[in-house]
Amino acid sequence: MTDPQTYSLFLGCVMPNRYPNVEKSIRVVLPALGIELEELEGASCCPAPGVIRSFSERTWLALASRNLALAERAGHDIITGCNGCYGTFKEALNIVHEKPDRLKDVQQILKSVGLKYEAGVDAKHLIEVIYSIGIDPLRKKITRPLTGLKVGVHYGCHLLRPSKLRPWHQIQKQTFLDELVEVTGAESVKYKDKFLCCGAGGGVRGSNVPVSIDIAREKLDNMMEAGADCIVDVCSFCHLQFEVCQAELNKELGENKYHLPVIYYTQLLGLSMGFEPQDLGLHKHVVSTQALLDRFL
Ligand code: 9S8
Ligand code: 9S8
Ligand code: COM
Repeated sequence: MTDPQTYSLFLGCVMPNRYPNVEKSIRVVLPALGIELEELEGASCCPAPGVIRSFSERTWLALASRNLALAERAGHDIITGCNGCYGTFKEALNIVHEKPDRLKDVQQILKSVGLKYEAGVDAKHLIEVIYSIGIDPLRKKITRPLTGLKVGVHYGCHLLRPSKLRPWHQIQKQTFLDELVEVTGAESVKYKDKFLCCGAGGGVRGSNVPVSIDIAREKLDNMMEAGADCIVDVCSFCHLQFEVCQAELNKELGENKYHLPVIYYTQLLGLSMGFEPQDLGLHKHVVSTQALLDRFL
């Protein structure tokens, strides 16, 4: 039995190492919504679905199951703020649920490190958990409405696809993140190719930087054309991509053309709930958030 209010927090690699400011916002905002977090002691890389799985699917499944087994031992479902980690856990669970021989194989591997595993926990994206609170109850928490803020919402790939292994079609159309952005008082702007990849995932950032930057540039141009004041994302790796690429593009161009602040969802929500920017790590961004904050503080 898992406790529905308390989750094992799975941070993944990128957030604690590169964006502890985003991690801070998660640790501040989720408990304020009644979502309790417990550390997942001994967790490793999820491992990344678009990278490690391409080299050895069996290793990927065993390591993913090991993290899930740790949560199972703690008695909680996993909650994560990274689309890639979310994808790994959802897909790893699906494999062992559908194929008893794969579960057996994994159980044997995990037994050799002293772990029991029944594949009895679930993994949730923190956006899924926040959305399940309901838009109206969330609206009651907003004390600093971000009226007039135009947001380019970026869902990212692994949050939504493969759709048959994701819960969204059961609970809503693919507008849940726009609704969650708009409950803060901000506006989600319509922009071209909104569901395009950020260009980082699937090993693209690691293996072909020019292509990766080019995809990000296209998304940034489309958001800017639609009048966005900032980006809102829900994935550590997308976050890295948009923060890093804007500096890279500006360097290449020799001018400061790209300066869209990259805001993680819990930072946006926290700001609208009245938290101080420092408590949400909003003062630690690569692309400065100062001009944006000045509008609302
Ligand atoms: S872990 Fe290691 S590389 Fe990463 S951040 Fe999200 S996907 Fe899972
Ligand atoms: S989009 Fe395409 S593969 Fe991904 S989820 Fe996060 S990184 Fe950006
Ligand atoms: C992206 C994860 S969030 S991966 O690079 O596709 O594994």
